[in-house]
Amino acid sequence: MKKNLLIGAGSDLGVNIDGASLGAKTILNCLNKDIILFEQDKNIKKSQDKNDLKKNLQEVNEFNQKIYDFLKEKKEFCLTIGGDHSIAIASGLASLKKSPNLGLIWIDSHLDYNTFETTITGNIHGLPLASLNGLNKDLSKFHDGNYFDPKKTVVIGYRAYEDNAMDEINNIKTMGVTVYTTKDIKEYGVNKIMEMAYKIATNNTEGIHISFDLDVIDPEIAKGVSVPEKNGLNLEEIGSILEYIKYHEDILKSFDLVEYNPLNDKDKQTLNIALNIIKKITE
Ligand SMILES: [Mn+2]
Repeated sequence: MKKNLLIGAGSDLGVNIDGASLGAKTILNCLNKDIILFEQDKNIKKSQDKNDLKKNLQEVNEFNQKIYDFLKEKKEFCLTIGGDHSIAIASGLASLKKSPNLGLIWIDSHLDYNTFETTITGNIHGLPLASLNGLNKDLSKFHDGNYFDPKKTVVIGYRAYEDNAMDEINNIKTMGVTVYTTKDIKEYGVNKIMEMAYKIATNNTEGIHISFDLDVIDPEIAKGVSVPEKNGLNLEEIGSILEYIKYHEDILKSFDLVEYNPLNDKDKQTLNIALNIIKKITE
């Protein structure tokens, strides 16, 4: 059994919907392990201003700095439990600080590839992947090091064609990130897509960081997220993804599980899926 470090990053400062801040704590309470939990300051009043396109920027950065400073010193395999997806800026860059040559796999129904110029909501959880590729430098001032190479970055499970989708798609295409949609997975099968993704992300790298957003799963079976997208992956497909990751676990350097929102969950269904994912990755 490998040595794991689990931390909770309980923040929903990156999204105008509340609840993801409670995700980490809810998950950690079910795990019989020694776990460190970071929680956002309860006194923070989140920005509700429609015209604010950098919502809670300073607060997100202060929270992420704490996660980053903590994780970058840790030598063991780190699993970070969110929190909304903005926390992945900290966990991803901390991993990169330790191993500067890592590939990145982003399992998510959204691209999370907005910039401050293209976001229409100003919710920072729509910007982390672009930030990990070196865009949106205002979100990574705490990081002293390089960024993930977009040519070794892969998105798996995209299907959210939102109002500004074209801008976000243009951003990601321009940077050269590979995107496999949910439709690609249904068409080619999980194993083929994972094989292609790993080929890209491990090409002359020391390993990979994986960020797993629970909203990649179909909301019929996993309602407990903040921004559900219908027609998602089923449990069999998620199981196959995890099998693939587990089979290649020597390559995996760090892992995030994000966007669990207990306020939207039904009968702890999403909680149980999250717990199974953590069990699989850490066993
Ligand atoms: Mn996401």
